[in-house]
Amino acid sequence: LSGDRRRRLSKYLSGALRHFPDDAGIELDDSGWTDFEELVAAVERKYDWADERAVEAVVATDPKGRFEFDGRRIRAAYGHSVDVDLESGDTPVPDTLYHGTAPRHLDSIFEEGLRSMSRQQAHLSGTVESAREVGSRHADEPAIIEVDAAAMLADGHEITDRGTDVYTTDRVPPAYLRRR
Ligand code: HQG
Repeated sequence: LSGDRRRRLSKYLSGALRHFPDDAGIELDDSGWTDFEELVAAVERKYDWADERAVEAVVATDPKGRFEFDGRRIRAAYGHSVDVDLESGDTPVPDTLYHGTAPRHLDSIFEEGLRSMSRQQAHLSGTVESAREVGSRHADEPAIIEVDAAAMLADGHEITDRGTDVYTTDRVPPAYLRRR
């Protein structure tokens, strides 16, 4: 599989599992799971060069842990816009998390908090470096915000470990945010 096909396949898999299951012709259950064979069939309808082995290669080596398996079921680990409810894990969460964004969003974020926007959850990073990568999707010079995760947890907010270095929460009120 060439790098380009690998990227396209990864994007399509994420899209189908997070945003457009109906268009892809797959069905997600309440927790986002779908039958692996169903997903492979969707991919084969879309790309004549892709097959089960290609899908397996892409999901097994994903650097961000975008995909989760449960037997022969698969789901996206995070990033959904469709209405799914992913159970919260019990992996410990670092005291400080980070969020990378475009500088133009800062005023609004510090006024109303970090919101999930078009997704089900707001996404946070475990390191400044990965926050910078997330933010660079939105601006050439991303701004990094520090999130007081320890205080959020102490106050009863839920934060869940998802994928590699990705944490999700419903919303981060401004009191827990600090410009870095
Ligand atoms: C911003 C990708 C104004 C927020 C990434 C962000 C991540 C606000 C944008 C994952 C706001 C939403 C998620 C407010 C939040 N006012 N702007 N109150 N609250 N925003 O793409 O976190 O590669 O939905 O700062 O790497 O950038 O696809 O979220 O800039 O891990 O696996 O609204 O998706 O992962 O943008 O990215 P997004 P995100 P994948």
